Amino acid sequence: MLKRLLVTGAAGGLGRAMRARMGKLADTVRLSDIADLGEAQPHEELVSGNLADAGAVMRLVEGCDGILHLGGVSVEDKFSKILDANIAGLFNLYEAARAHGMPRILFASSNHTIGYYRQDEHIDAASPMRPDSLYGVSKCFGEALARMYFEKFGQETALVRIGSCFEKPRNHRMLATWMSFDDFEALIGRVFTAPMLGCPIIWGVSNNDRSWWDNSAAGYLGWRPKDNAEQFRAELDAAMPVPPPSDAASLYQGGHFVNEPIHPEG
Ligand code: NAI
Ligand code: 15L
Repeated sequence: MLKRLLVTGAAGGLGRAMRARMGKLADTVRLSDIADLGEAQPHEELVSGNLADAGAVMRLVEGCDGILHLGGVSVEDKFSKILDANIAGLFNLYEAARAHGMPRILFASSNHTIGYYRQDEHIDAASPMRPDSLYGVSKCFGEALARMYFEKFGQETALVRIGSCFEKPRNHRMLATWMSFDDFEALIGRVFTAPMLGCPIIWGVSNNDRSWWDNSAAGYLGWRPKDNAEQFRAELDAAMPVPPPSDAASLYQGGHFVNEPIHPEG
């Protein structure tokens, strides 16, 4: 049991899905976001702030013995926005962690670190990065930064390359990339209670029949996802056509992110 778990990005989709569940893991849950966080429950503390503000992040991390880092830009966007939230923001978080006892961190990385692999390829944690967007590049930066803090200072981080974590898969690609909320909750629990974590890359994906990612290098954590996106196939088939084989959604692991332009500033 943690004393105080910090959850950044707590007003976002995953933050809202995990919020009530995190009370099982920590006496106090400190929720932070730049957006509105609603009303605090008795075990919660709400702290508004911008990840790009180094002083605010330093105060945010103080007193926490675990960090679930979900905050930041979560899709392709202008470089300036990604730079503030995902690059400067990540540096601010790691400097604050270094100053405050190096609480274990779960970093919400993304499959868009490897989005240019094709869907007929199978990869593992040792496969080279192939980011499909500036957003994906920012997650590669985050993983590299975390690795440096591990090598230099011993800061432990789980680099969770989340596939698609939603209530259910939203398209046929997500039959391979989907991670259920229950499986994510179980993974968070393992990350913060395992005797030894290190700095592993973990594929954040359920036990889907269709899968491109080999998680055996992180097997020592003992996380065994239970859900399977296949249960939603018939529902998806009825709701939408399967994209043609030439479509990025059928060709690339990152799907349509490979078609994202560089977004103009201004
Ligand atoms: P989201 O976009 O719904 O939530 C992100 C939150 O971060 C938002 O509430 C936003 O206000 C906050 N935020 C953005 N910039 C900020 C800043 N400068 N300072 C403070 N807060 C800021 O995204 P979602 O889906 O909840 O994802 C959470 C994390 O997981 C993100 O880092 C995302 O990149 C990652 N992820 C999510 C996946 C998914 O399937 N949901 C897949 C892969 C990665
Ligand atoms: C992500 O990294 C995004 O944050 C999320 O919104 C989805 O687009 C997901 O990847 C995905 O690839 O499905």
